[in-house]
Amino acid sequence: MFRDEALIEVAAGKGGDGMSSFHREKYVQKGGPDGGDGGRGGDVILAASESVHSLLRVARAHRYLAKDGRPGGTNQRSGRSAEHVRIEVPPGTQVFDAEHGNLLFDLDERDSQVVIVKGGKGGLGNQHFATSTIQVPTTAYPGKPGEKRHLRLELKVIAEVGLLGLPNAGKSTFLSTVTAAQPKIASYPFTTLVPQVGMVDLSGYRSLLLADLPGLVKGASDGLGLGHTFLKHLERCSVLLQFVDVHPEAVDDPVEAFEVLDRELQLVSSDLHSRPRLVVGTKHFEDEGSSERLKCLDEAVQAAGHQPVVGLSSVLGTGVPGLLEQLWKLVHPGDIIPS
Ligand SMILES: Nc1nc2c(ncn2[C@@H]2O[C@H](COP(=O)(O)OP(=O)(O)OP(=O)(O)O)[C@@H](O)[C@H]2O)c(=O)[nH]1
Ligand SMILES: [Mg+2]
Repeated sequence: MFRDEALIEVAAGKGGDGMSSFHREKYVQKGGPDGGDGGRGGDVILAASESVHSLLRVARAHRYLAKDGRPGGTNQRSGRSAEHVRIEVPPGTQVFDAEHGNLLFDLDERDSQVVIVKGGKGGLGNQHFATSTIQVPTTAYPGKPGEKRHLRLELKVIAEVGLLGLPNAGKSTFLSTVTAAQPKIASYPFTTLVPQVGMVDLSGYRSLLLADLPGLVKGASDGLGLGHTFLKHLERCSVLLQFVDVHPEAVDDPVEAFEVLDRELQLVSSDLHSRPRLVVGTKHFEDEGSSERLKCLDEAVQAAGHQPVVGLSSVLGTGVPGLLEQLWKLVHPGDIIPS
């Protein structure tokens, strides 16, 4: 199960109350004020963790309440501060104020974290309030209330390369051959229902993060198929990798398949449409008929201003190493490949 949105309520703990008391000891009359301070209320912290991939569990709990600080004690003892509540979310989670809609934080780096609501400070005990004129102070302050907030969390997967294409184009198969990810693969459309991220290891300690997305169909921008809801996961990808099936038995004509998706991208977001994009002709090299189809696709793709189409067979592995190097250069323009 996967969820990329969650509505939650977070409340930090109240500070413990300060104590009002006076020192008592045998043979000591009129001991001075010795009321301790209250402890701090617990904070609620949102933390990006690589071991979390979905907002499903976060959404289930719905309310996150930190405990209150303990009150101060006699004999100048401070109350204990409450523990913080830590909510782990996937890297790439954006935090919005649910009431006003504004973005509060973007946990767009691994291991980043933020105190989203602060616990209240503990109140001061009466030990602080003795002066030359007030020697029997009874004043002690109550703890401050903790902050509360309603939040909307939205996950935008972090990856350098986003895989997109019509259903069945072979996106998940490619991901499974180049990374350790094990996405579901099948010959029916919409096998992939949720985004999946996988890491490719390249020579010289280089790597590439790929995100596999559910297939898009004509009309996706109007909400058809799985709609464009998943396209937001492409937002953080610096390069898009568009898959077009060039196998002679493919249902869709490759040029049409390229153009359908190109139009949908344009309708959804001009920013995504103009992002660096590499088009691959998949299921190539396995059948003679695919060469002609790849050539037609290449003409259409270059006419649209893109780099030449890369032929690829995930099953045979043909074209894969060259494609990965080309992607790395697109993601890291100007960088020198370490030897
Ligand atoms: N012959 C051949 N078949 C392939 C290749 N890549 C994928 N397939 C087959 O194509 C079908 C669809 O593959 P998937 O990887 O599930 O396609 P997808 O693009 O992820 O599909 P959705 O998740 O539904 O959008 C499966 O039956 C795969 O075995 C390839 O390079 N050669
Ligand atoms: Mg898939």
